[in-house]
Amino acid sequence: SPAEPARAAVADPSKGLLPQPARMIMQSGAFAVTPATVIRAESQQFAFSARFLANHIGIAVGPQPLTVEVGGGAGPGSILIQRNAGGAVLGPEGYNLIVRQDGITIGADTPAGAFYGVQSLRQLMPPAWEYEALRPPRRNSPPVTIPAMEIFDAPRFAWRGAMLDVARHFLEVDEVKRFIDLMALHKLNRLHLHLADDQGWRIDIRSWPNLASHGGSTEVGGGTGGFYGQDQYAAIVRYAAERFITVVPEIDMPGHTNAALASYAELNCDNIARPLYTGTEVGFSALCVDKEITYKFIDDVVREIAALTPGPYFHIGGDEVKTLTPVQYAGFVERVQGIVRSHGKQMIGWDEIAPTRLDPTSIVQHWRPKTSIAEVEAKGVKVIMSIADRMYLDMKYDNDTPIGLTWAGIVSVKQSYDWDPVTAAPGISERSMLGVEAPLWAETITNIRDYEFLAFPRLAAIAEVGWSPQEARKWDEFRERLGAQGPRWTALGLNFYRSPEVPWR
Ligand code: TNX
Repeated sequence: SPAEPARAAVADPSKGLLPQPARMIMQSGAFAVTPATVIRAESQQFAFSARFLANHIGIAVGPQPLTVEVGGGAGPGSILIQRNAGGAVLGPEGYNLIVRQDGITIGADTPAGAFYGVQSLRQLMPPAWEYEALRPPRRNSPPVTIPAMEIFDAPRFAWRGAMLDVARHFLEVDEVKRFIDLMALHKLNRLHLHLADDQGWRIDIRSWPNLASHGGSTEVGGGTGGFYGQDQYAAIVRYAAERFITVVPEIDMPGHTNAALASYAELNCDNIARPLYTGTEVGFSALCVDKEITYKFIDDVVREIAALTPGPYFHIGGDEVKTLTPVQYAGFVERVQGIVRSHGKQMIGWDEIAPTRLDPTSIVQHWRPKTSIAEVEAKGVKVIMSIADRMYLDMKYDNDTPIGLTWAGIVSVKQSYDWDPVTAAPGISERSMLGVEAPLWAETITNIRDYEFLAFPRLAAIAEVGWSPQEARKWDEFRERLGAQGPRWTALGLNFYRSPEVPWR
């Protein structure tokens, strides 16, 4: 009934946002979300974000979803998503979010910025709305209010990623989509898919059909594996793109290629197909780098995947090759770099490629904490930080973690949060650093529940490392804000690790 006092949406709105915005000012007063609230996109480019918000609220405040209008200006009591009207330049992903008693506006220069503004507003709404979208409100429930505030926000780094290793254990399309949803909530914008390794080839290549049908037929431990048809892969790419996430496909080569070597005898120097492999050793396999057919194969694979991938990147792996000489290895990487370029993509490789002759447009993904990659600065090459002792989501949280590995150490939540990427790679300047990406290798994890357990809360920590200004990041405050995400993550059904380092609510 109207006599009841309004209920604050979240316990402490100033702690509700994760990643922490660049600037946030709390004010007095509040906006009430009611069945009459209209969600308005100023123009078509913001319509996806307006609908996203309406779907999020669903029927949590009234018997009908809120009205969404595209075009037109602010009316009283509306939530308006518009082109940034203020003078400040928000950049390609920035936004401002202004909550006043008579309305909410989200301003952005781009659709991506508007989407991030909506994710912030979502984190100011009740955690239960994560599922109450599907349910009418309880009878007589008081109106929900969002306290007045102003947020001005833009990311520190352009690259804020996560990697899924679908090669060691396969994930179905719907599971990948769920992971994409969780990434979007935390303003992550790159999904790297590790699509081929010794234990499995996970994408249909029409010109080499055995790769998927045979090479994709198993996984670590001997399960049945799986692969994405080209339409399924395209659906993942589209779903991600709607949420402003760029998919980065990786075909690991010349090592980590047993699944391909098992599928086609001619890719082996001795012309004998290898048996399928379901163990977890690394470094034993390599394409036959001296055979022409190898480069025909790579050209076909890159062409087909590039055609399905609108993003500008193609990841060639390049890690842990123990059976080639340095000269053979460098010759291979340089030739493949040309193939990738010929299909209109920028090459990315793990940091073993650092000593090779790289184009300035190529990108090094730095994963070995004790290996210097300083030489790439002079080549004009950009760097993605994925150092294993801070960012590997497959490391155990502590000695009792039931799944995960330990080769790079124990990676507690604090260990994943409390550092600065710019001082972690000697010789690499901030200007050369594209950003951060947390890989989730899947030797020990078999289903989406395990993925969630290892990813959260550490992926949220990495999201903040990538987004928030360094001077705004304090571990003691982060713990509190992380704890405040507990009810939201619970409402989402997320199987996160309730680390004792965090005061969970
Ligand atoms: C190293 S990181 C690997 C992967 C493993 C991972 C396990 C990298 C480029 N190579 O093949 O899955 O360690 O943590």
